[in-house]
Formats: sequence, structure tokens, C-alpha cells
Amino acid sequence: MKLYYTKGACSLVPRIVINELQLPCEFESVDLKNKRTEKGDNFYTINPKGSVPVLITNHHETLTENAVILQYLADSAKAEQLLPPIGNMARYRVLEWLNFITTELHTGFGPLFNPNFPQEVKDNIIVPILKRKLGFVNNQLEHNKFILGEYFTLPDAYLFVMMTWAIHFKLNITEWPHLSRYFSDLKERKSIQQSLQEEGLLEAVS
Ligand SMILES: N[C@@H](CCC(=O)N[C@@H](CS)C(=O)NCC(=O)O)C(=O)O
Repeated sequence: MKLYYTKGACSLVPRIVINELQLPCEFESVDLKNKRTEKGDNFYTINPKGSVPVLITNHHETLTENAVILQYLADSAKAEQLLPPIGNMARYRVLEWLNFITTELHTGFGPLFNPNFPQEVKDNIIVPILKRKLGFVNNQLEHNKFILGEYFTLPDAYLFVMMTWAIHFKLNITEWPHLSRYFSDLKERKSIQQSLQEEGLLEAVS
């Protein structure tokens, strides 16, 4: 198995899940600006969409889209705590959260990464929308250790990376006490520490 990734990007999410499951995996970095991989390949030949993450499965299938890669990893490893089996309502709760994070939070951060987006629009429109959504996540965490209760599930890996972006863009996460506590706890998790270390991000996130 191989994961194409970019330091600190959303490809950190499948890396966390790979480490959570202790799966053997090769990692190759991608320069997203020039669309070149570490080994010098044209990244468009690997993913015509030009985005990370890309997972090459042990069966040589190329799989893209974070939320789907995560499901593939958990299902292949029969990791029923990360993603409960078909028919169990808990599975659809995991998918409900994955869909929310990918379509609302992940996409919501997009303009903040775009240097051509006017700062005024970022400050007055994009950030307030993101804050409202993070406030919703904070409320969900009031009585939950993890986003869906007692156990770490796929959306927790995704939310962790969204929180690192929130901090990067100086959204004041102390506004959300439950989210702050959740982030601090997740940071100490073995798979997350390992993933941060592998991408050279331990200091940036501490
Ligand atoms: N729909 C994709 C989007 C992935 C995505 O936004 N990747 C970013 C990095 S976090 C990227 O590669 N951006 C560069 C580009 O799209 O050109 C997914 O959910 O996996």
C-alpha cells in the first residue's frame, strides 16, 4: 500500500488511520504547486484531479477522496470500532460525520489557503461561517470524549487535522472549551503523535 501525501495537508488524515491500524505503508510526498512527486513523477498521471490524498491499494487500485479512502482502510482491516459494519446505525453516524467534515469543514477552509481570495472576504465571511460550524462540533463534544462517544472513530482523525488548520489560521480555539480539550487529548494519541512526527509537524502543532 502506498499513500501520496503533502505535509500538513488533508492526507494527514489517512496517515493517522494507517498508523492507528498499524498497516504497512509506503509514503511519497507531492509538491502540489508543481504537481510533482518526490520521485519526480508528474502527479497528474497518478491523480488527474491533482489532489492528495491518493491511496494505492495492495491490489494496485488507485483510490482518491479522503472520506472514501478512510472507509476503505477501516473496512479492509475490519476495524469495526473505527467504522461499524453495514446495518449498524453507528456506521451511519460515522458516515454522517465524515460527510459533514469533508463537505462543510474541509471545503470551508479551502478559501483560506487561496492567496488570491481577498482577506476581507476571508475575515468577514469565510471565518465566521467556519466558526459557526466549529461551534457545532464543540457542542457535540460537551458530553463526549470523542466525537461519537467513548471510542475513537474515523471522523476523529479528520477533525484533528481540521483543528490543526484552525490553529494555523489563528482561529482562537480556546473559544470552544470542549474542542480545545478534545484537541489536546487527541494530540497525545499514539497514532497521531507518530503521524505528526513522520510529517515533521510535532513542533508546529504543540
Ligand atoms: N475532494 C478531495 C479534496 C482533497 C483536497 O482538497 N486536497 C488538497 C490538499 S488538503 C489538495 O491536494 N489541493 C491541491 C489541488 O487540489 O490542486 C478529498 O476530499 O480528498
